[in-house]
Amino acid sequence: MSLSNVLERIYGEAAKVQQAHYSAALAIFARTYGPGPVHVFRAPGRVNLIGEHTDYNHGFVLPVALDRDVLLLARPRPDEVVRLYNVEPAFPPSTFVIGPTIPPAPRGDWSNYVRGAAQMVARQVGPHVRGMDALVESAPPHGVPRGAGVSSSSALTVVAALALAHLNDWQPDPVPFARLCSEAEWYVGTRGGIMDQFIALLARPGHALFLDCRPQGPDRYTFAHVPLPSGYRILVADTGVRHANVRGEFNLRVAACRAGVACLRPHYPGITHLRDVQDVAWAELAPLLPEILTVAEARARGADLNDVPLPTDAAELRVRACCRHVHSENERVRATVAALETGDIAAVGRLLSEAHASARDDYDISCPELEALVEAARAVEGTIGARLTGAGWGGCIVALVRQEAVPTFEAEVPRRYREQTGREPTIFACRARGGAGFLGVYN
Ligand code: NG1
Repeated sequence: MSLSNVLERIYGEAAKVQQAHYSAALAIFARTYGPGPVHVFRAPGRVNLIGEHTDYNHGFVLPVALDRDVLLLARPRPDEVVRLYNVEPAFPPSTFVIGPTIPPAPRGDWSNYVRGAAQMVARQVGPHVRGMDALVESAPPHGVPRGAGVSSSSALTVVAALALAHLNDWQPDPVPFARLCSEAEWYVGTRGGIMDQFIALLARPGHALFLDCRPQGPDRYTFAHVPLPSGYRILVADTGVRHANVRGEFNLRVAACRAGVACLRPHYPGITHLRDVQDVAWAELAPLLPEILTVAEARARGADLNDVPLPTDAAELRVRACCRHVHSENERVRATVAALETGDIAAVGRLLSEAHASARDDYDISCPELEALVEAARAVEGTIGARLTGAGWGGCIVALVRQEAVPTFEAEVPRRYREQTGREPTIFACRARGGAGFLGVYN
């Protein structure tokens, strides 16, 4: 199939613009590595409609794939070398040899996402893994914004894993592959859940993905594609703010949830994640959870924190409030799916607002810029609901907006946000495209 036909299928009305984007990437590939056939792959970023900080608690999430992709263009090599080139000069070239134990580049180096993916593929396909000459392209305006809570890192991990699997004739099923990709991302030192890799691989156009992050058996997950309501658009707005210590704050929240599990275990033997008590009423759980524990106290209660990097033993964990967020958020995800199915859009809006308040007050992951942007979004007539999305502490908000109100939203929200913060937000509409894939071999 011609590239233009493939792009038509993926991007619909935006295919023409994307044709120019892909052609430019192919031209850079030829300049970098020489002329000849090139294998083309893509993986989308995502926005999470609702279900924040639930995935690593084995809870429920409802992400949507964006029409913003990480592209990876590759040519197989006869040896085990991977050469990486990024179109953005801020990300320097990198070269490594694939194998079951690949030494990492210095912390923070972008190539670590590809190294983690390559190491995972090597462990799966065995000796003599074929390497590649690869070009990565995720620059604005078509790429996945970085550090914004729309999962550019998972898109890079997934696209690299997909390319190396394909070039080594490995055709994994998407569900185990998503799980393997999420573990591959631990290579960079985070302990994220499976949401991002799952949506990147299993997204369906026009649908959100309801995912129960608790496996029902080895690589058996319950998930369902939920149609998005017609006549509405999902808009993403980026505060432009990036908190310096997201990882540290993130890990403290993970620790607070694990401390909660440790406190509940004597009363609910065998629980491993907060999700295991989801069907117990909050009023029964609350008195069993201390408001605050230090890291040292949480350890003394049996919390398993060995794989979570934490600042000091004296750091305080807001155990009860964090657990309350996770418990109420899981309920909201279920309720949102039900409301979407019955077309009760006003209920979806209410649930998004409640989710934002819970993320701000209980999980404590908001910041003044996120508040200003959510407020600006809600002030627009035709906004059904708006909330922070992703890890928090900056990054993006997501809003559900009546189709006809989109132009007003795009004009009014930046104005109000600018007035409040002096900053310029980036707004883009999400068109819910399909999951990652191999597009074909082109010149
Ligand atoms: P973002 O927002 O992309 O950094 C992180 C985690 C998700 C999830 C959300 C919060 C990673 C790679 N991603 O996403 O798994 O926990 O925060 O809902 O750690």
